[in-house]
Amino acid sequence: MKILCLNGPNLNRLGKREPSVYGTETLTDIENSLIQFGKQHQVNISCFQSNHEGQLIDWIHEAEDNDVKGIILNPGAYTHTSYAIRDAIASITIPVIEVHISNIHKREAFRHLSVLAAVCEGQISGLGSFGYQLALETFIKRNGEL
Ligand code: CA2
Repeated sequence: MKILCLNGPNLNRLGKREPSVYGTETLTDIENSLIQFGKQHQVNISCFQSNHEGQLIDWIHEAEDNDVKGIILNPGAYTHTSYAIRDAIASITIPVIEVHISNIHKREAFRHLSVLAAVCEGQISGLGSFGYQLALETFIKRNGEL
């Protein structure tokens, strides 16, 4: 089973600043744990990060042509602004789980709204990097491999 993990803008800075909000792990640490967990369950995870909206949209489209069974997406601040990413998610049949390391509902008012949530399968917010693993476990379970 193939799963895609996409991270949006500034998430390449994880572990370098604001540890009280985002923890001390780097994105590479998070991706490696996910890949490791996937291996234990015969799941192949591809992880990508981009600071560019169009690149994220291209990866979402390509997933549909590559037999990907689920997308774990932390869209960064595009969560709150990107109708283009929302349309991309709506244009594919693969389920997408939106993941946030911080609890977006506890933070500034502009972070309370996700323009993507309505086209995602679900949203995990505020559970730190464990949210990525929970999203992966959901896909594994759905596909009968957990
Ligand atoms: O909590 C999350 O995972 C967010 O998606 C992170 C985004 C933020 O815009 C969303 O509202 C919630 C920001 C990622 C910025 O990452 C940083 C990493 C290190 C230092 C500063 C920012």
